[in-house]
Amino acid sequence: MSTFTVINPATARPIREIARTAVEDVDAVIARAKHIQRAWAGIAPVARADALRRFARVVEEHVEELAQLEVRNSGHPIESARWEASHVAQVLNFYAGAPERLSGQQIPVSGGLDVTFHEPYGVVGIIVPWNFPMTIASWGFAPALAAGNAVVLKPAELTPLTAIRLGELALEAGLPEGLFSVVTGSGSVVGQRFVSHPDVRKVVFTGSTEVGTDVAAGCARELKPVTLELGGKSANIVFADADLEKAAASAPGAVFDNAGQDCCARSRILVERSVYDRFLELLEPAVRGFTVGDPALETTQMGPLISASHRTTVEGFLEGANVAFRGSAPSSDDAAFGDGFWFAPTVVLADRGDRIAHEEVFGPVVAVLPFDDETDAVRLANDTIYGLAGSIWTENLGRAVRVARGVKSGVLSVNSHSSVRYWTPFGGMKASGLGRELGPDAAEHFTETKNVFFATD
Ligand code: TAP
Repeated sequence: MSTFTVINPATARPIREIARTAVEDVDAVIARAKHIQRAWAGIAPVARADALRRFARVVEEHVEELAQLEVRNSGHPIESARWEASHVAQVLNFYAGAPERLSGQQIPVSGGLDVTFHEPYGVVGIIVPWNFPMTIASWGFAPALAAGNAVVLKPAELTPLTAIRLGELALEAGLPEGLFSVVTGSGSVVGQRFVSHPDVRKVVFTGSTEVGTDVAAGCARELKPVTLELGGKSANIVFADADLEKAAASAPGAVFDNAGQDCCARSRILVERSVYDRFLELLEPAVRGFTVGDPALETTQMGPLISASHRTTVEGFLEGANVAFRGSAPSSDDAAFGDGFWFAPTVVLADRGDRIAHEEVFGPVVAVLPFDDETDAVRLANDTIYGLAGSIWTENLGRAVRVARGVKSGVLSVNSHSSVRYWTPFGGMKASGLGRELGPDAAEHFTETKNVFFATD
């Protein structure tokens, strides 16, 4: 049997060997999921809701264990990892409210009665990346299960441990075996099988725009719906009338959280020219004070990058770049962490045509660019293929509204960097994705509408 090694990115030391699932075994998991799904969709809505609440409770009881696993496998700071594990339980609890609320419509017709039903797709395939392994998985599996589907979940090979544990916890919570299966292996084998298998009736993909485009093309060939959550190059727009101290103090967290490996990272800071120098003066101490180090410590704000090859990619973005200042990171002399994939937070002064002003780095590197006025700010913010998130800092309400409507992104915040709340919709425009996750309508997105006419004459 083929296996792969899971590595601790903070130390570069191996943690565990994991099996690569062969295609025929993926097919067997899908066949079992198809079988069990019919029974799951047939039980009373309240019973599905109760089962998801039990799953949520078991996850709550294992928050610390899941968080510690994520610290080791992903290098996430422990406080972030605890938030992520608790978030999974909250997402499950929220969508446990969905089965009894998936109401159809009664539409007036002559000669009868017309009603609609929200029918589950059947088996849903969920492919997740390595940057937020548990949370992103739950955004797919919780509403999909609530709507009466079975789920097959493929974690990234770099970070499968929390997904595997969530699969075990589902069984401990009493979910039927085969209803929620975690299938380990590579994207090109397991992920592609979700795309090509005729019994996987919907695919949810989170990852790079390049692979997502390929997954969407494969799903189109099978006429299967796909939700895509892809890359980003989000702008943090700071106007001269903003609370500059607050904007500068919060900017490092908005891009360096999870070492910048965040699709919502505000990786471009656009600053109105009249306050550009002042903003940089305020930003420098905030960046130098960002605590990078042992992810097991509660005081740590940023851990390592996920892998050696990813660090090489991130380093490539600094070639020829105008680096203004950097924070710190454990050095190669550090016995405990010297081999880990560390990279210090970095601030680059960029010009509009620079590669770093347009391409996603997915690391702790932020590009700062000046703008002239409101029109220029919106134009610059939209000068990328992506459209996922963004922040607008201004004390002028009218401007906040105009700019929020003008920036082509799916998730914006004013005088804040908040992007993810499980009860509000999340997703990208342009090359950042298709469809929306989370929010009040997500369970419905895992159903097809059926219309039935009953003749009364
Ligand atoms: P990808 O290389 O695209 O991988 C994402 C997932 O797809 C992994 O599970 C991967 O499996 C799998 N995969 C790879 N090739 C595949 C194929 N041909 N068919 C089906 N599945 C395949 O991205 P990544 O490097 O993991 O993640 C970084 C990217 O994800 C960034 O661009 C980031 O912006 C984006 N991202 C977006 C969001 C949202 S919410 N919009 C959230 C997180 C990340 P293996 O790696 O195991 O082979």
